[in-house]
Amino acid sequence: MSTPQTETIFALSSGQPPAAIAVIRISGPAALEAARSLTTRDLPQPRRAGLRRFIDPASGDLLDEGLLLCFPGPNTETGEDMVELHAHGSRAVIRGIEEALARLPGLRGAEPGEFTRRAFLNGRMDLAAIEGLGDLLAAETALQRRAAMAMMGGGLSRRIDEWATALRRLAAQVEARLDFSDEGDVEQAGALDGVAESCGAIAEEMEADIARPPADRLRDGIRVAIGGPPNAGKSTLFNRLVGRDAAITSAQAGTTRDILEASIALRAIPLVLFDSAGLREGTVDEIERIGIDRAGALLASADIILWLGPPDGKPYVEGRIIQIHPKADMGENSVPPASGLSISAVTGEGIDALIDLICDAARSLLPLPGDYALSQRQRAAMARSAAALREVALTSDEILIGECLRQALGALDELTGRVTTDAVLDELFSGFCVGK
Ligand SMILES: Nc1nc2c(ncn2[C@@H]2O[C@H](COP(=O)(O)OP(=O)(O)O)[C@@H](O)[C@H]2O)c(=O)[nH]1
Ligand SMILES: [Mg+2]
Repeated sequence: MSTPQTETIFALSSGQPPAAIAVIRISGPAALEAARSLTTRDLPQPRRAGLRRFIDPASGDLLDEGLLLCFPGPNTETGEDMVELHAHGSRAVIRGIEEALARLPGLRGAEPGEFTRRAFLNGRMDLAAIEGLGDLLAAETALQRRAAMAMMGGGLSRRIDEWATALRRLAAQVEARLDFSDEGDVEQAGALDGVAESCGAIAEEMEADIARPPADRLRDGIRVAIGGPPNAGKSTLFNRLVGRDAAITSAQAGTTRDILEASIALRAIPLVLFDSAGLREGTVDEIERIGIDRAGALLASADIILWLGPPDGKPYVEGRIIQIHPKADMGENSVPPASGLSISAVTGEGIDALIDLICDAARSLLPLPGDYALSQRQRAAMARSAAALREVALTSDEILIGECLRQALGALDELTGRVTTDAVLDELFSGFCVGK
């Protein structure tokens, strides 16, 4: 699939030291040779751990004692020969081993994501799986983990394979007809019947996938903004949901000016919660005015709004609005409006019910657990493919139809990474850590 790499790379693949154990991985043609240089005894059997002393070949210094594992290619993660050293996770041990490796011919430290990049170049993983892996490494909640695993499991890759196979068959059908009609043998050419219908059906499936909740929201968190007039109890509710005193609260109107944000997980759903200045008309000082403008923009971009003001004062926005009646513990003195879900951010009354409502609204914006979800890059490529297929219905010219099918297949190849530019790969792998 690609020219084999001549350089051998190594990196610390476990977490930051100090730690109990450090895993240093080596990948490339000189990996096994490097393992031999670090030890005085024979290498353990492939894929079996062996206890070895790690020795600096230059000085003869004993660096550490640990486990050594060898994975001869090509059935390895990267597709190359790989070695793992499980050493003690101290900075000095790791530095000693890395320095010893760096001095060996043909070895160098890996760049971020370079192991995974080699896995991709050697056909061990496709781009959808790699994006799933990136999400898995970044996952903080169980929901994110499940979606990432679904991506890595290849559900999307399989679906794309099915489409690509069907499109290639249709392209062959169109091609055959072109060849025969060149020879004037229209009888033999067969009909183009059904090609446009098949293309339309596949485009429809793609469009349904594109319309599903995107992966980005799951990765970045659903944006939940608290809005309402000054003094409604927005910051107190923010603190309650965040679980600490993050925002200053006071009986003085106009206390909050900046936008505060906190990433939280409610029932495993990743959310970004925002607090902001209360919306009010009239004369306020310049700084509060700026805060109010920012609050307006925030509400307009939120996925879900917790509205603590009168129903008729609700901002006109696209997001879902949950109407809340705050300060319920104050009884008769509670703030109007007496509508919506009654809560008290002070006593905790109604907070569980509110969390239920937030989670229900959030879930409808997220991919179903276990379903694959498309990233922005994947949606764009799929949309190009669907658009090319929709063109097929607009013409009866075989040459144009053939071209549409080529474009549709090309867009799918971009999606899976069969065809990629270095820029796309650089962008993707730059998000990975060194050692992955
Ligand atoms: N009794 C009671 N007081 C509240 C409640 N929520 C907020 N407050 C009080 O109302 C005042 C304004 O609250 P704050 O959260 O700063 O309002 P914001 O301007 O909307 O952010 C503060 O004195 C809070 O202590 C509540 O649920 N019950
Ligand atoms: Mg406030």
